[in-house]
Order: sequence, then C-alpha cells, then structure tokens
Amino acid sequence: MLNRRSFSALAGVAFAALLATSVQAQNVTLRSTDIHPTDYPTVEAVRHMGKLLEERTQGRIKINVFHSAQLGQEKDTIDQTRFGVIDINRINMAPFNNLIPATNVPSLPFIFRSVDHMRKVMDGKIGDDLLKEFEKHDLIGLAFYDSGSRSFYNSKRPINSPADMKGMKIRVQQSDMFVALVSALGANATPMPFGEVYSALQTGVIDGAENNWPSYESTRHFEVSKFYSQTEHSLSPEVLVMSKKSFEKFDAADQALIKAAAKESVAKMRELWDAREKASEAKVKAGGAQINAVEKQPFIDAMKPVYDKFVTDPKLKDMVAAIQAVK
Ligand code: GTR
Repeated sequence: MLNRRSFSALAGVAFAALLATSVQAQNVTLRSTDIHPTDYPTVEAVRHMGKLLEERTQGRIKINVFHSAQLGQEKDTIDQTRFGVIDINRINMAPFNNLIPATNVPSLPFIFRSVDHMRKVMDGKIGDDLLKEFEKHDLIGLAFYDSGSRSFYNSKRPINSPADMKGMKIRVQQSDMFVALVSALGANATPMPFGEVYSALQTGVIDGAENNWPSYESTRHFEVSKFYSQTEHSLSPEVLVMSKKSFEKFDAADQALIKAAAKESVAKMRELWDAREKASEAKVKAGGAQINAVEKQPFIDAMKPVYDKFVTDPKLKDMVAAIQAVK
C-alpha cells in the first residue's frame, strides 16, 4: 500500500516527467514584428518563413507579421520580445548595440569591403557565433538579413567630405556606436526612432539622416531631404530573433523546423532585396533626389576613433580581425 508521502512523491515524479515530454504544439500563430511596410523585403521574407513552417507542420505553426511598426518602434520591441509578448522580431543590429557589445562589430563603419564580403561573414562561423550571443539575453538568434549600405542624406547640400557635415544635425539609430560615428565627422548626432524621422526632417528639427536606398525611398524621406551622398559607411545587417520563452514552448523537432525555415528565408530575402534596391534607387531619382558619389578614404580616416572607442575588448578585436581576414 502506498502511504500518503510516497504517493505524493510519485505524483511529483510523474508530473515532472510529463513536463519533460513536451507536447507537440497545435495551432500556434507566432506574432512577428517589423517597422517596415507590408511590401518591404524583410516583411516578405518573414512571411516566406511562415509559409515554409505552415507547409512543414501541416498548418500547426504559422507566422503573422505585424508590419509598419504596429507593435512599436524597434528599441521598444526588444524587451517585449525578451518577455515573450512578441515571438519573432526582424530588427536591425544597431538597436542591440548597447545591450550586446558584439553586435557593434558588423555595424562598424567600413568593416565590410563589399556586400559579398558581408554575406560571407554573416553566413559563416562569425555569424553563427554572433547569433548565439543573443541567448544570454533571452533571445534566440535565427538568421541575418541584408540591409544594403547606409549613406548620409540631408536637406542642405551634397556631402563630399567630412567637412561638409560639420554642425549638421543628423538622426541616428538608438545606438551609442552610431552616435560616435556621426560625432567623429563633426556633425551632431540625434538618436531617434525611425518612425519620427520624416516629420523631424520636414520641420527642420534635424538636417539629415542615414540609410539604405529602400528605407530612404519607402519612408519618402527623399521628399524632404533630397541630397543623398553615397558614403556607404555601414552595412549594419538586419537580424531575425525569436523570444527564448516562445521558442522553448516547442519540442525539439519544431525548434529545428523554425530554425531551418528562418535560415531558408535568407535566400528569399536577398532575391527580393537586390531587386528592391534597384527599384528604390530609380524611384528616388525620379522623385528629385540628387545623388553624388563620394571618395571614401577621408570618411574611413575620420571614423577611425569609433574603432578605438568600441573595439577595446580582446574578443571584439579578434572578431574584427577575423572579419577582415575573410576573403
Ligand atoms: C533600416 C532598417 C531598420 C531600421 C532603420 C533605422 O534600414 O531596416 O531596421 O534600423 O533602418 O534607421 O532605424
């Protein structure tokens, strides 16, 4: 006969065993966030990931992408994702810079020689190691997406050398590294959420900002800030992260499916991105943007202090060297 004590001990063991054998998820729709509009390549790529998951789980797992910042501006969505209120977040590396020091490295000015170099680095071991960094912060790093190259644009004049930027008020992402990058050029950095930039440009609160072709175009910033100078100073990639809380609700097989679908969406993203970049460039030109090429070396030299300030940790120094060594 079981006495009361051994009965409750047994019940405890049985309960623990039940918890350990996680039940296969049924009818789950993951909430994913993106600040970009519905037709933007990042939004479409996460939808593609959702389609793959839906097919492979016979409809058990789906993704609903909340585009156009419906769930908030990037910086605000980080904690919501860590807490599991948002399941998936497509976000730039920059808003993570202050929280996760290693994310500064791929955002650094002129760290990549070309888009191909960036893709090779982010697809390889350096990228995989960086994805793991997110786990310490209650997030699962799923994949990196491209973000083209970021250049300065403003409403005053074409920028040909750092001296042309002196005293200009330039909006940056909410990252100390980006503040330092703009300050190194003698301009005044104004960190601000993406969604506030159009009216800040329009009202003259800021003189300019920096971004890639598709963002310059989709936000219509070109209407109020027509000088786009191709400094191409940062290739800061996008990252796709998942809430660890949400991820751990799935069994190992589903977790593997989620990771695989995310990785597979990268190719789709790149295909869409390459086409969108060209289309956006043509659209802003037709819309009156004045584009100028820029000699990069003076900008590379002026931004050197950013490395001195943000790459002090030996691990980050190694990471910079490893990136530079990728051929
Ligand atoms: C875009 C990027 C966004 C965000 C935005 C910004 O290029 O895709 O994730 O970082 O720039 O400047 O805030």
